[in-house]
Amino acid sequence: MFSVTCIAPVNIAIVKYWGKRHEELILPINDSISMTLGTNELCAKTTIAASEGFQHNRMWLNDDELPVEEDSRLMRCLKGVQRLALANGSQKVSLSWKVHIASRNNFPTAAGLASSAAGYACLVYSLARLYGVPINEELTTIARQGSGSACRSLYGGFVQWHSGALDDGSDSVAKPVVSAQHWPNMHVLILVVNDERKKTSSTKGMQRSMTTSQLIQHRVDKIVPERTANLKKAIEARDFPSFAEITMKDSNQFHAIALDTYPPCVYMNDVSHAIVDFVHSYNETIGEVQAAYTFDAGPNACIYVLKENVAKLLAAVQKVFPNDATESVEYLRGISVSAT
Ligand code: 2P0
Repeated sequence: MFSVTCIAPVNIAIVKYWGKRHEELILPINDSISMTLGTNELCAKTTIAASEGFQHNRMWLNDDELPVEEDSRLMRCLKGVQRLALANGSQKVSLSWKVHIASRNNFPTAAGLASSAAGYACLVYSLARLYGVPINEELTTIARQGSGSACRSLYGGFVQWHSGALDDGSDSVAKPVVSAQHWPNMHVLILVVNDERKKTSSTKGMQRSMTTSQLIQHRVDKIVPERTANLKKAIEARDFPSFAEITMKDSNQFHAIALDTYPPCVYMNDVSHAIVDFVHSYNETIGEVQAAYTFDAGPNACIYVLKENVAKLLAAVQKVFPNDATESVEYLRGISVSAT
């Protein structure tokens, strides 16, 4: 029997991915950019064992066994990595052996905290280690087919997922923008508003946006190209105020499209909106932009803030929202691996 254990962190989108041009291959309609958190923080941890003696492929998520359907995203990832192993002639482990996969998140699953991103990145990375496949851009095309945002968690630091133009998806890859060391004092403060499973999954929500939102194509054509270019400039220059403005505007625009969807996808709640107000008045009161909120497909807030400003911001958050669970997440780097 062979086994590997790997850890992959979540990534928090700054320019959001929302909408697919191909459902099965998971090809997005627009580029997105995110920051991968440190490996000690919000992570998925996956162990994969392969053995001649296993009868079936099996999967456990947070200790519950899940059925492994032949046409599932999991099987697409398994077959994708096995195809790369064949092509590379790198078969440490026989491809005919069945695998047992056990994965666990150290944070709430499906509450809009990018659990599927960390989960599928970890799955694909672990499979690559198991079969001796190189960790490269091509591997991001496999992670993408588990969950779109997962391709960005294969790298640390700031990462861009290029939508690509080809029908087969071979150019829809994630690439690093800058490494984690480039902006080491960038932190994320996570305000957990609600850790329940979300009502409308991202996959369903974006399908509905694609067929009903009248704003979504305008975003793709007129907003995202300039926004991603400006965001990369702000990151390269470590220009926090410009970074913050783009981050908050893109979060707001994503939720505007979610609301423009019919029936609407309502991910933020009253507490989320109170956090938006709080961040704007906090920045106004101190006369400088020191905090930037972003919300994914859920009510929880991620607030980008530089390390030197974390304590002051956290004190203000705790004064205004005294009962909220808050967690300061240090921004470090990508994936750490232990192989046994
Ligand atoms: C993102 N989200 O860029 C955006 C922002 C949610 C809001 O990627 O269908 O779980 O598996 O590709 O990756 C959530 O979508 O959806 C997501 P699928 P995924 O992070």
